[in-house]
Amino acid sequence: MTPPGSGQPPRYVRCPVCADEFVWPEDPFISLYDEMNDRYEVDDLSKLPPAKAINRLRKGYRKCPNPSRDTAAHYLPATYADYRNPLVIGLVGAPISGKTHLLTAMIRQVYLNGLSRYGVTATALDFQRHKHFHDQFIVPLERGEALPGTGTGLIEAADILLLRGPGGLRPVTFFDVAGEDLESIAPRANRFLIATNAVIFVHAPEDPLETGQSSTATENRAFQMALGQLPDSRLPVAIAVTKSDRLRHAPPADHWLHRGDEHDLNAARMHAESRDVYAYLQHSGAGASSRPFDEFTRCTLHFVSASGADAVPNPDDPTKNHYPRGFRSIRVLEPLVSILAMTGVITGAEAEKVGLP
Ligand SMILES: Nc1nc2c(ncn2[C@@H]2O[C@H](COP(=O)(O)OP(=O)(O)OP(=O)(O)O)[C@@H](O)[C@H]2O)c(=O)[nH]1
Ligand SMILES: [Mg+2]
Ligand SMILES: [Zn+2]
Repeated sequence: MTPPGSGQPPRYVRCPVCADEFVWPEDPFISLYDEMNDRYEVDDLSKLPPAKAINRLRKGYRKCPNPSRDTAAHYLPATYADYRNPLVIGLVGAPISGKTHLLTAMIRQVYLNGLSRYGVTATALDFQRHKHFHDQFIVPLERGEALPGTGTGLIEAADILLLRGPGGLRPVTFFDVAGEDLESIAPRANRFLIATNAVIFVHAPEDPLETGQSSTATENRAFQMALGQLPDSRLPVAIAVTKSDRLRHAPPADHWLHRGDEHDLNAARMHAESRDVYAYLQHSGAGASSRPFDEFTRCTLHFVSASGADAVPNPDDPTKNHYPRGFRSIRVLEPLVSILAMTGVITGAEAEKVGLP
């Protein structure tokens, strides 16, 4: 919080939720979330001694003014504007391609300190949002339950983390919306792409979509719609071929899946995997899903599996699917590590080479 009249220049922030840009309010009135009554209450920090005010600020929120008035009321962490270069990562892919499972498996590993080998640690920046994500997504997946499809019209950030790495402190917001919304031509449906500064494109082998077509068909409508809205070819992107457990006996995916999770950053290895995934997409008739590689200057491709196996109907509750042997994610951090290297969160000579031809 900058004290009023301090002579500090105004801080401009682009809200990761509604994509509006506005001058960050510097007044001492923040909001605290009251969990019991499920509402936000205004708190006046000017009445508190400085140490307590800072502590309260860390737990507090500010309501986004949403100047274009196009989104339901939403709140951002009160410290959001304290960090420069916030990162907003969007997941893009067809319906049922596996975005939500992949994001959940990925964020779970980040919270389990999976990025520490790259010198990066993570904490929740938006505690309220993280609690919801943890309870609704991470816990059920850890119990071996398959997650439900994402509701349409839910254009909200999934989680906002604070990463601390050699490149400094960076808030990272993740977006995961319904594949149906990503394919929609309604202008509001994929507005979050305006604020997005890195994308993970998600492709799944063999899924019959509602159209009866397989997602390996020559068109990838979700990718195509997003590409139309992402005009800056310098945006760092990754393509994740998820559900690769279904390819585990076939080259070239078998080689990469057998490696399991990686323990270091190696640009040449990422380049070799990218080349293999690219070849796989061409040979399986899914060339349309490799288009991000052709359109962006920095792009890596990855074989990943969020769950390690297909979900099957749960005999105790046939309305739900589950993973009878539990879920076991494979290589899910790789697309994120690549994005973090390309955006300067992970630094060093290897990081600088990631995603370049
Ligand atoms: N075999 C296998 N199945 C997976 C994997 N990840 C997801 N699935 C299955 O794929 C289906 C869709 O997964 P979701 O994560 O909900 O897909 P989504 O892209 O978020 O779907 P929408 O929210 O509808 O756009 C579910 O039935 C999952 O069980 C995986 O890594 N391996
Ligand atoms: Mg989903
Ligand atoms: Zn907003």
